[in-house]
Amino acid sequence: MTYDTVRETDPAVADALEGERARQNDTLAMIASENHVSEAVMEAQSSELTNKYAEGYPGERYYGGCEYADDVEELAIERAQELWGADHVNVQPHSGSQANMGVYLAVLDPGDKILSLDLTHGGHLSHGHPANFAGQVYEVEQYEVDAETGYIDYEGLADHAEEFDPDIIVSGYSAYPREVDFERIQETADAADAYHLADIAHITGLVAAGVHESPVGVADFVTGSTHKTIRAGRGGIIMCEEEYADDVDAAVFPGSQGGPLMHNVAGKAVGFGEALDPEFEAYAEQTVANAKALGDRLQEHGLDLVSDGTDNHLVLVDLRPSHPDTTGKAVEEALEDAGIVLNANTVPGETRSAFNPSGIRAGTPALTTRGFDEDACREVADLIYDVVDAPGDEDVVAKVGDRVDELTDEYTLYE
Ligand code: DSN
Repeated sequence: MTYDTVRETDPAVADALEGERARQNDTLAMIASENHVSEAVMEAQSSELTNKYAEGYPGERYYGGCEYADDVEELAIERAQELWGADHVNVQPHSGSQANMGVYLAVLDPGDKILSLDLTHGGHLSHGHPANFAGQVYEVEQYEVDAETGYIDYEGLADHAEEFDPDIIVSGYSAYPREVDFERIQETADAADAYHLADIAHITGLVAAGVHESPVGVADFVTGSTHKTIRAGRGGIIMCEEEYADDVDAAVFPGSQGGPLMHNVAGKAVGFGEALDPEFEAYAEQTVANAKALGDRLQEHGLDLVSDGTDNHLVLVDLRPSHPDTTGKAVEEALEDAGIVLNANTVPGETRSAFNPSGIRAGTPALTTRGFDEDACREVADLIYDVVDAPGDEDVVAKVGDRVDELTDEYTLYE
């Protein structure tokens, strides 16, 4: 994809777009929530559908001229149903947060109670953080991971649910490296007579490929974003059983959104189609194998992984035991100077601020898209460790940067 036409009319924006493409080509994207979509998904997202209003749903729009909007939305829905085995799918949420808002709006009233995982333990803002609408509109209490093991404290959650009597329990996380036992959380939700929302934003692709247990058919509602492990471009999705379909659809439109972003819905359709290819299963398996290889090697270097490892696409490093004077932010910044882009992250039992926390989170979805295997990820772990161990050493950072340049030349991305 070129930006020649943009350049003719708007060189400043063309500079930024080309700069971003070069940045993605020339660095290793290890933010666990990021990935690289195909050229086909990008083409669909930049289509004329960006011009089209299509409020409503296929066959029931509030505007004329929606026949092709209907086509792409129907394709996105059918493919999502096939990928995740869901009865009902709404592909219109603009993001994972909007998808969560749609579910809350569908079944909760203001002041109702949400029980969700604490943000510093791996939860998400839209699960009820005080700075987010969910924390402002609803009464929220939060559960935690077990301080010793780093795994969800399922018993603690069950006790908390009995005491708090929530209207909805939220599972599914942003910085949790282990398989989630959705059935067990459903049992807790049943005992509390609460709804269960499983937010699989991070693991949509792993669930679709069958390399992570699926909450579809278990939890009442499953939400996700479509640009992480599933590589279908930016957006959100809601899945539920038929009995909730009308409430969910009404909560998305007109409840919380106006016109759907039909160009993004087209991207979702293309990306979901790609994920239905049998090759996608191999991609998802490799993503998990790569995260394990990355984590194992970081541990061999003496770094402490929350939960002592990973079952999915990410690792969470607690720097405090091995490098008590080094912060996640210092490591994030030094690594970025070397061309490895990941994020500083809070860790369970965080003792620093969210802006300068004690951990780093690293994911393998984007590296795997580039073709990295376990050996390559072990080498990336070595590079990360070198910088963790000496974030202020310019020679080390430069040397790591030189090797990153070689790796990005070898594992090419966008033309
Ligand atoms: N911001 C995303 C993440 O990095 O996990 C979640 O929405």
